[in-house]
Amino acid sequence: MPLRKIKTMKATPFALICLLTALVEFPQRAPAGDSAANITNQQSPLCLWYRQPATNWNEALPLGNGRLGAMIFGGVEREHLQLNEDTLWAGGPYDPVNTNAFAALPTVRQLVFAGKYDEADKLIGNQMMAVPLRQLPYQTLGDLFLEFPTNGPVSDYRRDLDLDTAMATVSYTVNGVHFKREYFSSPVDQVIVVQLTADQPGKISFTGRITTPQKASVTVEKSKGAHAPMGLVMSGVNGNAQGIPGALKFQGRIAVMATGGKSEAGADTIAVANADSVTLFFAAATSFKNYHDIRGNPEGITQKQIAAAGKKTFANIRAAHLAAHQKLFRRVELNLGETEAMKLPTDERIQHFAEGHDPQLATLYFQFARYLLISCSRPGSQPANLQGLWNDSMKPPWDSKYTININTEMNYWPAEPGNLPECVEPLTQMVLDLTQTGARTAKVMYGARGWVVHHNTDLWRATAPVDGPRWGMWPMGGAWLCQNLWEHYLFSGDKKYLRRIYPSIKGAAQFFLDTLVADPNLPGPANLVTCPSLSPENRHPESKTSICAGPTMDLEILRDLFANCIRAGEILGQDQDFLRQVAATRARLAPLQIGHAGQLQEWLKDWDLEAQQIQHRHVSHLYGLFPSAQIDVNTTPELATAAKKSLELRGDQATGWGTAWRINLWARLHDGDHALSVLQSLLSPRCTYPNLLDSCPPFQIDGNFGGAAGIMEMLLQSQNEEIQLLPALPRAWPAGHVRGLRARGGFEVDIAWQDGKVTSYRIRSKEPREVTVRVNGVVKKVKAELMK
Ligand code: FUC
Repeated sequence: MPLRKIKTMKATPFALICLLTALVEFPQRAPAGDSAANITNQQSPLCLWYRQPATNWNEALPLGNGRLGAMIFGGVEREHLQLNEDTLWAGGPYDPVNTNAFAALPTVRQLVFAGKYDEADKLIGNQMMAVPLRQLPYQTLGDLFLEFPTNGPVSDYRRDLDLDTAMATVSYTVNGVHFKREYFSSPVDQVIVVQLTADQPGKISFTGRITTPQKASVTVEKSKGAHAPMGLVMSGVNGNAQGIPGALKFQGRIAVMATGGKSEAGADTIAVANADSVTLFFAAATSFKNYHDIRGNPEGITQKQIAAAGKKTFANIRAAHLAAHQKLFRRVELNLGETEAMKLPTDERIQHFAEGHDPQLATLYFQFARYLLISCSRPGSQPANLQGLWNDSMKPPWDSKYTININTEMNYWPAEPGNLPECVEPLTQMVLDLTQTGARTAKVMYGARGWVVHHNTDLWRATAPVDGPRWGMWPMGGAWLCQNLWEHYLFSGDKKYLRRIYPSIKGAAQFFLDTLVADPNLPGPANLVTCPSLSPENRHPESKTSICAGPTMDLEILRDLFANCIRAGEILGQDQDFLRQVAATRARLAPLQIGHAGQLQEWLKDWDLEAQQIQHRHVSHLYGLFPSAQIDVNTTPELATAAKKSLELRGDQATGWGTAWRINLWARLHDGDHALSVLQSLLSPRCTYPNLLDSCPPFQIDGNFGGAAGIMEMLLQSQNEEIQLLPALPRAWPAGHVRGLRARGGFEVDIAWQDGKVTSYRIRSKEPREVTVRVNGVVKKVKAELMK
């Protein structure tokens, strides 16, 4: 199969843009005709594909419509779909605020400022932590199994996930019959659809059953009438956790429609024999309406969804699914070059990416992250949790919650530049909820106005500090989340949205106006710090804990929060007096400091080189360089040099998400080769499972999202009022093109390049605008084209 190569062209201005775009466009479908179907990739370059079924979850392929998820294993004799519904968490509404906290706060602060960190840790542990100490887990819904009688050797096996169609396919031949199974999770019809076909009539037979580790029972729904579907209904209640009783009802419902053959119901199974084709729908819902209302009707919801889907044809449901997916997915196209390595199955490519011969795997990885975000975070769904949407356990790692000292924020890094702003809506909604639950925590724990969240939250929007002081006693989670929302505004310029989120930003700022304290150890007027706090999860040398005052990350987040609050208030023409107070407080924040090794200090004290883990996975103090832009190679070169030193000291090896963060940081330092070497470490078996999902380890989805953001940072940056084209292009990607990335200010950008230099670009905006562009080392003002 010949692969199209990017043509070499001389750089010519705008006139050739369209022509160039046409030339470098790669085909959606490679030409058919390669007979070795089981050896090379015949389909879209945006396919994950395998020669064998998944032998474990980390090989299975994820589908999702934002809310309803499935992992497809693709076994020939036993198909397995592991299922999730995004509101099926343990427990029910609860309030974990510790009413002793406020009384303990002054003593805790005194202990911290006196350097008695371990004593402070102990007192926090006894008086200030959430009750219960841990939050509640996200859990699996269950498993659908389809057992196929298979009498004979299997050939031509292929299992794939096409990112462009958001469909998984399994196909194989047994005894001369070619079988095909197609799967998708429809965001339109709110059902998971499975279609089973064969190239000969009467060949489809299977038995289906559904199981769950939840408290549930399964019943059979017999068909009423010759053509009505037959089905299974799983009804249950969620479990207790941490002493909080399970309060959710849930239901999963499967409908089976066979053409030809015979369908029969067992006690809790359904069997189809000798059908020509079969369509299955799976619907699921819980009684969760929002974090304080659980009076939903899962039975009514699922019955309605199945009935509505049953009235449509498979072709119609599929077409609507494709249109909804492609409307988002096709906005961005990326080509970093294509090589023979593309012909290999995905698991083999991951093994070899670091060797440098497979740039298209970086494209696939990038588009996979966009696919994942579309699949696990849509308006109306819950936000992407630590595992996105996909979790097969009742006790998942870190409860598969929302860890907001990096992980949840990272999940949304690719949303704005990757042209998926709609996917941010669940995060916005969560922050609006937290503004409410966090107001009680602010008042009771701190005697403060506004709202606060610590380092984790869950479905129930819990906001008090959890797990233990050295992880949980960090009051910055809400403030950081506000930065994500602010970025959503920056990328879109949508004032209606700004009006919606301004109360959250203002409330977060109010909390800190009331709780920042003057550090008696700091000279001069710029001495306001958070206390108690910590630099996410890094222990410092003067204690066994991480508890401290005014870690650099907090000061950086606050600089952003206060600046955003002032700008938002000004744009909306609100709260002049309050904004003056915010500005005055911002001016009194303790400054960023450069330490004795030339590094950006992680703490107020120059502790970095003595810290127990100099190579710690978190790079919290580098928040200022990325995702923030207050440290910048162009505008604050000294601080950027110090940040670089810190990054070098930290080293490149970290958890999946820690590695992904480092890619973005190296890109912001304009070192594309270094960024690529870190991407190679991420996109290797060390941090990536065969199904291309990130390994923390174990599976955690943030690395996928952070990695994709890093790839974009290498190609386009737009912080500090300037659009930079190819700011960190690695030498290994000399030619390519990208279409449809977004830049701050409401711009869309296309770039084509050859020999490492931009050969053409387009910048579009909804309104006629001038914009500053840095291209091939030259800074200039250009007029944006009008967006269609
Ligand atoms: C933070 C990280 C861990 C893990 C957890 C979910 O606590 O330090 O590595 O990612 O979140």
